[in-house]
Amino acid sequence: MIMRRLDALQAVYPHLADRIVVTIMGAVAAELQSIGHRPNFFYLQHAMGLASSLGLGIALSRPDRQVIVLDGDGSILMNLGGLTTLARYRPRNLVHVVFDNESLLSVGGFPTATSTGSDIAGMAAAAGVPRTATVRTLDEFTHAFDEALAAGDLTTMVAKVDAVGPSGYVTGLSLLENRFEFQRYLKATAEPAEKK
Ligand SMILES: Cc1ncc(C[n+]2csc(CCOP(=O)(O)OP(=O)(O)O)c2C)c(N)n1
Repeated sequence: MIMRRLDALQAVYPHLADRIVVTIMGAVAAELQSIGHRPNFFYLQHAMGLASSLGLGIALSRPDRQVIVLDGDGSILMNLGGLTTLARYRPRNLVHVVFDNESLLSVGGFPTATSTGSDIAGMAAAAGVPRTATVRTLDEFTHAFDEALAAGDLTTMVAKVDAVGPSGYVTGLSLLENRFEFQRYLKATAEPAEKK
Protein backbone atom coordinates (compact mmCIF):
# COMPACT_ATOMS: atom_id res chain seq x y z
CA MET A 1 0.00 0.00 0.00
CA ILE A 2 1.29 3.45 -0.89
CA MET A 3 2.00 5.81 2.01
CA ARG A 4 -0.64 8.47 2.66
CA ARG A 5 0.61 12.00 3.20
CA LEU A 6 -1.83 12.51 6.08
CA ASP A 7 -0.30 9.54 7.92
CA ALA A 8 3.20 10.89 7.26
CA LEU A 9 2.20 14.30 8.61
CA GLN A 10 0.61 12.74 11.67
CA ALA A 11 3.74 10.69 12.34
CA VAL A 12 6.05 13.71 12.44
CA TYR A 13 3.56 16.25 13.80
CA PRO A 14 5.12 16.30 17.30
CA HIS A 15 8.43 17.43 15.70
CA LEU A 16 6.71 20.42 14.12
CA ALA A 17 5.68 21.93 17.45
CA ASP A 18 8.81 23.98 18.07
CA ARG A 19 10.06 24.45 14.53
CA ILE A 20 9.16 26.91 11.79
CA VAL A 21 6.98 25.21 9.18
CA VAL A 22 6.17 26.48 5.69
CA THR A 23 3.84 24.54 3.38
CA ILE A 24 2.53 24.90 -0.13
CA MET A 25 -1.16 25.65 -0.60
CA GLY A 26 -3.93 23.16 -1.20
CA ALA A 27 -4.09 19.59 -0.03
CA VAL A 28 -1.06 19.51 2.27
CA ALA A 29 -2.04 22.79 3.94
CA ALA A 30 -5.57 21.54 4.59
CA GLU A 31 -4.27 18.20 5.88
CA LEU A 32 -1.83 19.82 8.28
CA GLN A 33 -4.57 22.12 9.54
CA SER A 34 -6.86 19.11 10.03
CA ILE A 35 -4.28 17.69 12.45
CA GLY A 36 -3.95 21.03 14.19
CA HIS A 37 -2.87 24.53 13.20
CA ARG A 38 -0.14 26.24 15.19
CA PRO A 39 1.15 29.86 15.07
CA ASN A 40 4.52 28.62 13.76
CA PHE A 41 2.90 27.16 10.59
CA PHE A 42 2.68 29.27 7.43
CA TYR A 43 0.72 28.05 4.41
CA LEU A 44 2.03 29.85 1.33
CA GLN A 45 -0.96 30.55 -0.90
CA HIS A 46 -0.93 31.02 -4.67
CA ALA A 47 2.84 31.41 -5.15
CA MET A 48 3.23 27.86 -6.42
CA GLY A 49 6.77 26.53 -6.22
CA LEU A 50 8.09 29.15 -3.83
CA ALA A 51 7.62 27.53 -0.43
CA SER A 52 11.23 26.31 -0.49
CA SER A 53 12.42 29.80 -1.43
CA LEU A 54 10.45 31.36 1.42
CA GLY A 55 11.86 28.67 3.72
CA LEU A 56 15.36 29.50 2.50
CA GLY A 57 14.92 33.18 3.38
CA ILE A 58 13.61 32.35 6.85
CA ALA A 59 16.32 29.76 7.46
CA LEU A 60 19.07 32.23 6.52
CA SER A 61 17.65 35.00 8.68
CA ARG A 62 16.92 32.67 11.62
CA PRO A 63 19.96 30.39 11.93
CA ASP A 64 18.92 29.73 15.52
CA ARG A 65 15.82 27.80 14.39
CA GLN A 66 15.10 24.74 12.28
CA VAL A 67 12.82 25.34 9.33
CA ILE A 68 10.71 22.58 7.75
CA VAL A 69 9.30 23.11 4.25
CA LEU A 70 6.44 20.85 3.15
CA ASP A 71 6.46 20.96 -0.64
CA GLY A 72 4.81 19.11 -3.53
CA ASP A 73 6.18 17.57 -6.73
CA GLY A 74 4.17 19.86 -9.02
CA SER A 75 5.27 22.88 -7.01
CA ILE A 76 9.00 22.18 -6.91
CA LEU A 77 8.94 21.20 -10.59
CA MET A 78 7.89 24.81 -11.26
CA ASN A 79 10.91 26.14 -9.37
CA LEU A 80 13.80 23.78 -10.10
CA GLY A 81 16.19 26.71 -10.09
CA GLY A 82 15.21 27.12 -6.45
CA LEU A 83 17.09 23.90 -5.72
CA THR A 84 20.31 25.42 -7.04
CA THR A 85 19.80 28.49 -4.86
CA LEU A 86 19.06 26.30 -1.84
CA ALA A 87 22.26 24.36 -2.47
CA ARG A 88 24.31 27.52 -3.05
CA TYR A 89 23.35 29.03 0.32
CA ARG A 90 23.10 25.61 2.03
CA PRO A 91 21.15 26.55 5.17
CA ARG A 92 22.02 23.76 7.57
CA ASN A 93 18.81 24.41 9.50
CA LEU A 94 16.44 23.63 6.60
CA VAL A 95 14.68 20.32 5.97
CA HIS A 96 12.86 20.30 2.65
CA VAL A 97 10.21 17.58 2.39
CA VAL A 98 8.66 17.02 -1.04
CA PHE A 99 5.46 14.98 -0.96
CA ASP A 100 5.52 13.39 -4.40
CA ASN A 101 2.08 12.10 -5.39
CA GLU A 102 3.03 12.36 -9.10
CA SER A 103 0.04 14.65 -9.50
CA LEU A 104 -1.24 18.23 -9.37
CA LEU A 105 -3.79 16.92 -6.93
CA SER A 106 -5.11 20.21 -5.59
CA VAL A 107 -6.34 21.35 -8.99
CA GLY A 108 -7.96 18.10 -10.03
CA GLY A 109 -5.20 15.52 -10.32
CA PHE A 110 -3.15 15.99 -13.49
CA PRO A 111 -0.01 13.80 -13.78
CA THR A 112 3.33 15.55 -13.28
CA ALA A 113 6.72 14.65 -14.75
CA THR A 114 7.51 12.43 -11.77
CA SER A 115 4.78 10.09 -13.08
CA THR A 116 6.96 9.55 -16.16
CA GLY A 117 10.20 9.08 -14.28
CA SER A 118 11.65 12.47 -13.32
CA ASP A 119 13.56 12.09 -10.07
CA ILE A 120 13.33 15.10 -7.73
CA ALA A 121 15.85 13.78 -5.19
CA GLY A 122 18.25 13.15 -8.07
CA MET A 123 17.75 16.69 -9.34
CA ALA A 124 18.27 18.11 -5.85
CA ALA A 125 21.51 16.12 -5.49
CA ALA A 126 22.69 17.29 -8.90
CA ALA A 127 21.89 20.87 -7.86
CA GLY A 128 24.25 20.39 -4.93
CA VAL A 129 21.91 19.70 -2.02
CA PRO A 130 24.18 17.71 0.33
CA ARG A 131 21.57 15.33 1.79
CA THR A 132 18.85 13.81 -0.38
CA ALA A 133 16.65 10.74 -0.12
CA THR A 134 13.55 9.16 -1.60
CA VAL A 135 11.33 7.24 0.79
CA ARG A 136 8.30 5.07 0.15
CA THR A 137 7.02 3.74 3.46
CA LEU A 138 5.96 5.40 6.69
CA ASP A 139 8.86 3.77 8.53
CA GLU A 140 11.36 5.05 5.96
CA PHE A 141 9.75 8.47 6.13
CA THR A 142 9.90 8.88 9.90
CA HIS A 143 13.43 7.50 10.00
CA ALA A 144 14.66 9.84 7.22
CA PHE A 145 12.88 12.78 8.86
CA ASP A 146 14.48 12.10 12.25
CA GLU A 147 17.88 11.72 10.58
CA ALA A 148 17.44 15.00 8.71
CA LEU A 149 16.57 16.86 11.92
CA ALA A 150 19.61 15.40 13.64
CA ALA A 151 22.01 15.84 10.71
CA GLY A 152 22.27 19.61 10.95
CA ASP A 153 22.60 20.02 7.20
CA LEU A 154 20.42 20.94 4.26
CA THR A 155 18.22 18.00 3.28
CA THR A 156 15.73 17.45 0.46
CA MET A 157 13.72 14.31 1.10
CA VAL A 158 11.15 13.09 -1.37
CA ALA A 159 8.28 11.08 0.06
CA LYS A 160 6.37 9.07 -2.51
CA VAL A 161 2.73 9.30 -1.42
CA ASP A 162 -0.69 8.27 -2.64
CA ALA A 163 -2.56 10.86 -4.71
CA VAL A 164 -5.32 11.33 -2.17
CA GLY A 165 -6.18 14.55 -0.39
CA PRO A 166 -8.61 15.95 2.14
CA SER A 167 -12.34 16.06 1.45
CA GLY A 168 -12.22 19.86 1.42
CA TYR A 169 -9.62 22.56 0.92
CA VAL A 170 -11.29 25.49 2.62
CA THR A 171 -10.31 25.83 6.25
CA GLY A 172 -11.37 28.24 8.98
CA LEU A 173 -8.06 30.08 8.85
CA SER A 174 -7.93 33.11 6.58
CA LEU A 175 -4.85 33.94 4.53
CA LEU A 176 -4.32 37.31 6.22
CA GLU A 177 -4.81 35.95 9.71
CA ASN A 178 -2.15 33.32 9.04
CA ARG A 179 0.18 35.95 7.58
CA PHE A 180 -0.01 38.28 10.61
CA GLU A 181 -0.01 35.51 13.20
CA PHE A 182 3.10 33.93 11.65
CA GLN A 183 4.90 37.27 11.47
CA ARG A 184 4.10 37.94 15.14
CA TYR A 185 5.36 34.46 16.02
CA LEU A 186 8.68 35.06 14.23
CA LYS A 187 9.12 38.44 15.92
CA ALA A 188 8.18 37.18 19.36
CA THR A 189 10.72 34.37 19.14
CA ALA A 190 13.56 36.47 17.69
CA GLU A 191 16.69 37.28 19.67
CA PRO A 192 16.20 40.60 21.55
CA ALA A 193 18.67 42.46 19.28
CA GLU A 194 16.62 41.50 16.22
CA LYS A 195 13.32 42.76 17.66
CA LYS A 196 12.22 45.97 15.98
C1 LIG B 1 1.95 29.84 -10.59
C2 LIG B 1 0.76 28.99 -10.28
N1 LIG B 1 0.28 28.13 -11.20
C3 LIG B 1 -0.76 27.36 -10.92
C4 LIG B 1 -1.39 27.44 -9.70
C5 LIG B 1 -2.58 26.57 -9.39
N2 LIG B 1 -2.28 25.48 -8.49
C6 LIG B 1 -2.51 25.56 -7.17
S1 LIG B 1 -2.10 24.17 -6.33
C7 LIG B 1 -1.59 23.42 -7.76
C8 LIG B 1 -1.08 21.99 -7.74
C9 LIG B 1 0.03 21.75 -6.76
O1 LIG B 1 0.58 20.49 -7.04
P1 LIG B 1 1.61 19.79 -6.09
O2 LIG B 1 2.67 20.72 -5.68
O3 LIG B 1 2.04 18.52 -6.75
O4 LIG B 1 0.77 19.48 -4.77
P2 LIG B 1 -0.56 18.59 -4.61
O5 LIG B 1 -1.71 19.47 -4.97
O6 LIG B 1 -0.42 17.39 -5.50
O7 LIG B 1 -0.55 18.24 -3.16
C10 LIG B 1 -1.75 24.28 -8.86
C11 LIG B 1 -1.45 23.93 -10.28
C12 LIG B 1 -0.86 28.35 -8.77
N3 LIG B 1 -1.38 28.47 -7.55
N4 LIG B 1 0.20 29.12 -9.07
